[in-house]
Amino acid sequence: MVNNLLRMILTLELLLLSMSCLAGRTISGEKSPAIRLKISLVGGSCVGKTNIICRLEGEDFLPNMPATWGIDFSFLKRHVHEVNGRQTPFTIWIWDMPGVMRLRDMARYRLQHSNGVMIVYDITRKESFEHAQWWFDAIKSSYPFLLPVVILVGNASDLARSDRQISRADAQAYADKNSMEYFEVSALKNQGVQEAFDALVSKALPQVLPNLSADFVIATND
Ligand SMILES: Nc1nc2c(ncn2[C@@H]2O[C@H](COP(=O)(O)OP(=O)(O)OP(=O)(O)O)[C@@H](O)[C@H]2O)c(=O)[nH]1
Ligand SMILES: [Mg+2]
Repeated sequence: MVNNLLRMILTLELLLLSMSCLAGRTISGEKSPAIRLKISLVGGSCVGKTNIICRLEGEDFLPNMPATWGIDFSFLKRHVHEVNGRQTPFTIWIWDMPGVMRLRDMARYRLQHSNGVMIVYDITRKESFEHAQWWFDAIKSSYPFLLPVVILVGNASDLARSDRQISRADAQAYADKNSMEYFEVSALKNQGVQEAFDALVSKALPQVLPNLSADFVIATND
């Protein structure tokens, strides 16, 4: 019953979004390149997902950010330079998922068709690392055939000296065991965020541009 309801809501959302995107426009009304990469951010609540996205959009850190309820979307325009000179524009479609426990199943359901997933936890909260592991298992079981590219991100590295609860070595070992790249970032200080995101996008891009040459560079459109 709940699953059917979720499915109906998702279908409606996707219908509305694809209507705007098929028309070649983002929901903000700008023209949008047709090739779209879906990147989702998941993890426990208050681990910094929304602030990480703010940083990717060039915005300020918000210390009192309200919790995400439902799903937020944003679009970033980029293009690929290839060595043979070809330039391909594409849009990165970012899905910001709620971390709150009771919306976890809804968030999990909306992961479908993600090309890349950033699993975020807070290095100062042990339970958020356990939550991250739950997410990895959920992604594995939701994609029995082709996994999206998944990276693990430990946020709040600005508090590493004073409040760290998960050692870098433990997080790295978990990521290695599960073939993920691991990054430590600080949305507050805007450190490492862009690097983690770029690594995820570069790895996920061949899913939507299968003929990509080995040497390519991703650049913004300006
Ligand atoms: N010290 C520090 N605090 C952070 C950092 N990132 C986020 N926070 C704190 O965590 C709070 C929650 O950040 P959000 O970006 O809303 O977290 P979220 O994961 O989107 O939370 P939900 O939407 O509830 O799932 C912020 O308001 C900050 O107080 C960081 O890099 N360093
Ligand atoms: Mg949020």
